Amino acid sequence: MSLQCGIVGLPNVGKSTLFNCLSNAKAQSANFPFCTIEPNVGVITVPDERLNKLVEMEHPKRTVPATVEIVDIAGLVKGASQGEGLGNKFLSNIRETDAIIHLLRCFDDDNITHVDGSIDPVRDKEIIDTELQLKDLETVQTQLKKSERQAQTGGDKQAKIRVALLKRLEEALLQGLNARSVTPESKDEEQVLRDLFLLTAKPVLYVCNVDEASAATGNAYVEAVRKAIAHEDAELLVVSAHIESEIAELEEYEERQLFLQELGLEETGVNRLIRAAYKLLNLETFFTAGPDECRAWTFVKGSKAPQCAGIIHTDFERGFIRAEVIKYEDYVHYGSETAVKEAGRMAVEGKDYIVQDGDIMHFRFNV
Ligand SMILES: Nc1nc2c(ncn2[C@@H]2O[C@H](COP(=O)(O)OP(=O)(O)O)[C@@H](O)[C@H]2O)c(=O)[nH]1
Ligand SMILES: [Mg+2]
Repeated sequence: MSLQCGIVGLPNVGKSTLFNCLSNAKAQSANFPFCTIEPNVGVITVPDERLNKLVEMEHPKRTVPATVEIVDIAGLVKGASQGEGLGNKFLSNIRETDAIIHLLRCFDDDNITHVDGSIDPVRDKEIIDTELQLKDLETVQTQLKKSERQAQTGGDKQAKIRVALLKRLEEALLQGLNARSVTPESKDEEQVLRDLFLLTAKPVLYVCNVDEASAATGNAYVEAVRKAIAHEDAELLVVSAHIESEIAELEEYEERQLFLQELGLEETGVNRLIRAAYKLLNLETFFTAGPDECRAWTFVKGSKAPQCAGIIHTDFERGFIRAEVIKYEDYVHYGSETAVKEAGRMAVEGKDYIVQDGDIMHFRFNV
């Protein structure tokens, strides 16, 4: 299971530069390869110190990190919802993503043209939001008409639920709010909302692309964005695509660390971005560890043991008997699975166990 994040933003804000840095993240560690599925789609591995540690302990034949797909979405400009720019192609691209990375230009550079003539990330954000909201409004109003008809004629209970939610969504969108500002009030509404695949209902991460000097501290543009999104339940990340592209060119790990230190940064923006994206997607990691393979598996937070077993193989879920669970800290502390067992620190869990981030799992099944 690889979930997808789409990078959106106006032209020339640095989307492709950032995408290429992510693709160059392979240069950062041989263990974290990147591959391009299509020119604008890449699979990037999630950096995880815990996996590195497990590999150190187990020396497995194979190491498989968790991954997230990143899509460079081009063509969003003012009027895009009416077919401007690359028209509606961006739309299907965004629909398919699970979360949005909204990149904002927060750097001055007279050599790089801004489509709207000046640097103003808050205005840029609103332009993008408006285009996406207009598309959503179209979807919502079409569905609303249909559902209203069904609710009237058949006394259809489901249709009534749809109408109630769709009306709230319409109202929010007409006010210039994103669909994610509307909270579903029941399981049914949640389902209706999911089935609509609204663009502005997807979780969003704002990324401010700043100049080199502002990478550690941010700048006035960033502060303006922070203020503008204060009422939204969204995270903001400061990254300098320019620096990231320079880092991506450095071959040696030590060189990169030194470069980061000089800039007052602890970690590359790429790494922070990948981790933030993973969190945005509501994802956590469990591990399997052994002499053949150490592997990080991605699961949606809150999943139970059988569902997690099913991520490895459908048979594991179908024939699930129990899960043997070792906490990562215990694994490291005792040094091996055997030692953990001897210390009585291995738990045996049933089908209702909610898997926790960092659990090292061994599933018992029978089919
Ligand atoms: N000065 C500066 N230029 C940048 C930065 N990020 C991107 N650019 C430049 O802006 C231009 C547009 O970048 P690109 O990534 O193609 O933007 P996209 O249209 O959003 O994909 C390119 O010439 C980049 O080199 C940055 O952080 N600082
Ligand atoms: Mg581009």
